[in-house]
Amino acid sequence: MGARAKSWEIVCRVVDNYGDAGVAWRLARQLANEHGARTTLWIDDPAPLARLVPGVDPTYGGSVDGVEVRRGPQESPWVPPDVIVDAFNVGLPAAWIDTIAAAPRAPEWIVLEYLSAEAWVEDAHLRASPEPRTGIARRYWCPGFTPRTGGLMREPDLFARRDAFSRAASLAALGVDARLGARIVLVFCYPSPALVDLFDAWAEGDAPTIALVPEGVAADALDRYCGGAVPHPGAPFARGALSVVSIPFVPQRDFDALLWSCDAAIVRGEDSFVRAQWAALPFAWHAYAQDADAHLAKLDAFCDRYLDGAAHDHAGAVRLFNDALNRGRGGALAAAWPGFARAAAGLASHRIAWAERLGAQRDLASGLVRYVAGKL
Ligand code: TRH
Repeated sequence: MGARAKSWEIVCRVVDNYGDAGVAWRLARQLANEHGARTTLWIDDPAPLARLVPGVDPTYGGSVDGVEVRRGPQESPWVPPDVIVDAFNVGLPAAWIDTIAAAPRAPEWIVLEYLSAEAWVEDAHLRASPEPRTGIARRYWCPGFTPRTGGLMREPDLFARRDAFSRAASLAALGVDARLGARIVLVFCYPSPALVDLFDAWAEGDAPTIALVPEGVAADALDRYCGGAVPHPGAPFARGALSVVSIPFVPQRDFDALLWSCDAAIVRGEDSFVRAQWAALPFAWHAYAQDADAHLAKLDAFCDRYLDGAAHDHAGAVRLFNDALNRGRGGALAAAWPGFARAAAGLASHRIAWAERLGAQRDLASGLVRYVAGKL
């Protein structure tokens, strides 16, 4: 293996929500703290990151957790680092590309792609993609679920922390009284009218259920379900067997503990979706909607891998629930819930095995560091 890269810069543009900032931050933190890299995260809007990471200034960023967060990319002057990571293929400013072209040695230029379980990812991973104007070398890094992809982000102590976790203390800190033994479900999804039917099903069900809804999430559905009396932190809304508890957004470093405190979750996007898998929690995935329903193919590809080897009826139930969630079909979502709940109980060891199997693969940050070291 070659030399270790000393300086890394990640460039991130916030398209929407939290995932762009959340993924870029997770990688930046790992590079700085686990791999000793001097790491700068350029982000066009630090405000969403400031919600995830205490200490980040929403306007200018700042130096936090070993990472230099800067609003940008600022055009110049700019000295190229050893490695530049273009998060989600947003491109670099023309002036930076000119600087790289004129440099005696170009940085390793990595284009970090979106996560997908689809088969093409293995072919796309590490494919060359020269910058069109200058021909400077760039390479795709494609996160994924198999050893021939770029892997998934996972911190080395994650499973140990998960297994040593005390759920009661965490719920108490969130102001949730778990003594009644209610089933606790995190609801972190995209806006969807179908949720109202699911809330109704929970309210009319036999099992007491607490839905933890991060502030600002599913606001329209909550408004409809609660008839305008939308819960806010400290003021839950209860009807039938369901209590809807609004919880404050937690820092990203506490997000795992939030998942570990739950019996099931609806997660979304990319980062929360991966964390639910590390948590070995029963979950449904609300995929980020794409043109021509491309996200439904992503969901299918994921279900194929994730449910491989699971008992047939449980696998079918998990698929049905995910499908209804992603197609926004409220009646089907409510109808699929009992099967999903049964599968949640039946697939406990399957989920642990899935997390273990993925966890045995090299994590994304380590893979990237190792790949780059081999090139220097
Ligand atoms: O927020 P997301 O939907 O993010 C995205 C973006 O929409 C993006 O444009 C798209 O490309 C991508 O999805 C696929 O979902 P995600 O990826 O789960 O990111 C949410 C982040 O917020 C994640 O890092 C966990 C974090 N989080 C907290 O830190 N605290 C909280 O309380 C909650 C609810 C989430």
